[in-house]
Amino acid sequence: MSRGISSSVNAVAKIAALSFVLLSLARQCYGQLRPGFYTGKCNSRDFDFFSGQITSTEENVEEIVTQKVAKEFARDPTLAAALLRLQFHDCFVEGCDASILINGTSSEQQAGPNKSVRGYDVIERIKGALERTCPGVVSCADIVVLATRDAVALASNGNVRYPVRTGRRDGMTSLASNVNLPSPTIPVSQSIDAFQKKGLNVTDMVLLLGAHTVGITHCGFFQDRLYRPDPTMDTNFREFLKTRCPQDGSGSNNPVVLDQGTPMSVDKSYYVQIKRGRGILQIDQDLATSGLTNKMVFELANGFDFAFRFGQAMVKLGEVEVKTGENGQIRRTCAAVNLL
Ligand code: HEM
Ligand SMILES: *[C@@H]1O[C@H](CO)[C@@H](O)[C@H](O)[C@H]1NC(C)=O
Ligand SMILES: *[C@@H]1O[C@H](CO)[C@@H](O)[C@H](O)[C@H]1NC(C)=O
Ligand SMILES: CC(=O)N[C@H]1CO[C@H](CO)[C@@H](O)[C@@H]1O
Repeated sequence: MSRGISSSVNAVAKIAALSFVLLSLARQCYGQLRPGFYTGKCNSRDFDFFSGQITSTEENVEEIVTQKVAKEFARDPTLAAALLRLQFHDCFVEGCDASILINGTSSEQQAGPNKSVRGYDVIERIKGALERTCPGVVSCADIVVLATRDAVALASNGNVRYPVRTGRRDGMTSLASNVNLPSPTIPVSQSIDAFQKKGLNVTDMVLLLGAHTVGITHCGFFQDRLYRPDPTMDTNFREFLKTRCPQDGSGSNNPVVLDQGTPMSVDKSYYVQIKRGRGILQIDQDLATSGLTNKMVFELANGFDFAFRFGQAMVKLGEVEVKTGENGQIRRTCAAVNLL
């Protein structure tokens, strides 16, 4: 008798425990990023004159993004650099929620480090195409991550390809006062801390700074290194940069490519350059000299796994503090929060 009760109590407990596990699994899956989140969600509608009926066609969201990015990239091959930086700045402030795209007098775009962040218009054009196809379905936050992925594939000749999960929702706040990005003169140890706060470890940080394999900076961000001078910089290289960035500061807006090897190509060249004392920003050069990171720099410069590992790190960056499920919203235009 008592045995019967205890075994049925046991069974009930087991069922309760099992349904608890199932429920929390369901709750987790709901509201999580997943591969191909938009499959079956984007249907374009057309009126068919012959049948007099409205037809619905399923559209491939990622394919639409890929085609738009290819067109934009053909017009401006610096797009990969623009979008890589845009994704970094988006994901580091309030998570990857397209908050950086919100345009307002005190929004993130107005913060100091935004200066020269580019690509807002490209994302808005892709969003426009998707809204015309299936309104209210695809988030700006996902477009940023997908478009960056596609631009990186193009800028690496197809070498750097990584699958990204989707289902991000757009944030509703964007405040310049929330922008707390690392400065280019931050010590490596503090940079490690800043990345750690976003769930990115030191390996991820070294890989992600590899994004400085494309794009430009301006003399104002590093020219003090030329005239101090910073002994970690290659001497011939320093003399060359002095011609670009005169001591009187008159050239502080002059552009200088971040990777002196292959400035348009997403590849491991950045690590080769910084190993040779040809890093531009202080943080770039310090990666190669700091005992915390120099071993990895050496491995990446000499190895053949940059493409794969950089892709993995980009995936991780793209999943920092994302909003999913019922959080946030799907903006109608990327530059503004939906009011209703
Ligand atoms: C400690 C971390 C970082 C610091 C201090 C830093 C700093 C900077 C600075 C100062 C510039 C030049 C801005 C200008 O002169 O207009 C720049 C450019 C750039 N950054 Fe970073 N960055 C960091 C990490 C990253 C990461 C994680 C990514 C992407 C994954 C990234 C991608 C880029 C790209 C692609 C450019 C060139 C942009 C262009 O050509 O328009 N950076 N960064
Ligand atoms: C932000 O909006 C203002 C006014 O609508 C416009 O003039 C400006 O160009 C926009 N800036 C960006 C970066 O889109
Ligand atoms: C950083 O995280 C990645 C996975 O996300 C892992 O493979 C790597 O070993 C980690 N590195 C360190 C130093 O913990
Ligand atoms: C594109 C953009 O909004 N840039 C702004 C960045 O921040 C500076 C000042 O901090 C503004 O003057 C720019 O308009």
